[in-house]
Amino acid sequence: MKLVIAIVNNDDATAVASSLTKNGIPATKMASTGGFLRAGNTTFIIGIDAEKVEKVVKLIASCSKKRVEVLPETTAYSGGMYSGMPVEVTVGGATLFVVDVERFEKL
Ligand code: 2BA
Repeated sequence: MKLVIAIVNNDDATAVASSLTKNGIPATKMASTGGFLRAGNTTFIIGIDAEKVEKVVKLIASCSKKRVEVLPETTAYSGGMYSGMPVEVTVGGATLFVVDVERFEKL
């Protein structure tokens, strides 16, 4: 058995949770905070048979691809004045760890 720990952008957490549930993958969803940006993200812990790990990775990847979005009406300070400028932000992406489970019990 393996434990998949997946840190997912909050924007993608609902889609990831739905996809795991739809595919019968058990998961625990936890609110977490990135150490660098100090922004909220979501951590899933998933205990799963080793042969299903690739399926889990694919499901998470399909819901959390990194992409660039344009915020059209952002106020930015430039050249001594404030102006409404489109700003590109990167959203999505996931950080995954897959670790061996020494013992798994439900008591
Ligand atoms: P990512 O590398 O995509 O990481 C997204 C979040 O995943 C991280 O949030 C953190 O919660 C988790 N994470 C990533 N690598 C990890 C690891 N080795 N162990 C445990 N958790 C891990 P943040 O820490 O807030 O980082 C947000 C983004 O800031 C990162 O995106 C990366 O692009 C950048 N970043 C992080 N640390 C950096 C650093 N020391 N210098 C420059 N940029 C950094």
